[in-house]
Amino acid sequence: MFKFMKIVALVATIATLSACSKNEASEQKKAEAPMEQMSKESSTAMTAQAVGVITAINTKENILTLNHEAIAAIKWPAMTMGFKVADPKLLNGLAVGQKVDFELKADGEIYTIVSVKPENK
Ligand SMILES: [Cu+2]
Repeated sequence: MFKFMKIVALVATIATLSACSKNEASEQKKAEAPMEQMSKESSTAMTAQAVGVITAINTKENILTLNHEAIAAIKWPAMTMGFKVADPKLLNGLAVGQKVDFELKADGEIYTIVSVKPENK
C-alpha cells in the first residue's frame, strides 16, 4: 500500500519535472496545479472500513484493541492489534467482546480509528 503511494508520488514528481523542462515558464503553473490536487485526493482516499471484536479498551492512551477481520482495501489479514482513536469520545459506550464496524484513516504508516459503532444485531 505505502510502496504504491510512494510510487504514485514519484511518478507525479517526474511528470511535473518533465512538464517543466518542456514548457515555457508561464505554462509551468498550469502543469503543476493538477498534480497537487491529485496528491491531496489520494491522501484523503486512504480510509478503510473494517469489522472486529473489541479485546481491550485503553481510555488512558486512547487505544482500542480489536481482533479484526481481514481488510481487503489495505490487504491486511485478520489479526488482533491496537489502534489509536482519533477522538477519546469514540471509546464511550464500547465494551470488550463487542463486535464493531470501524473506519481506519491512514496517515503515513499510522492507522487511526476515525469512527466505530457496534454492529446492529
Ligand atoms: Cu491489523
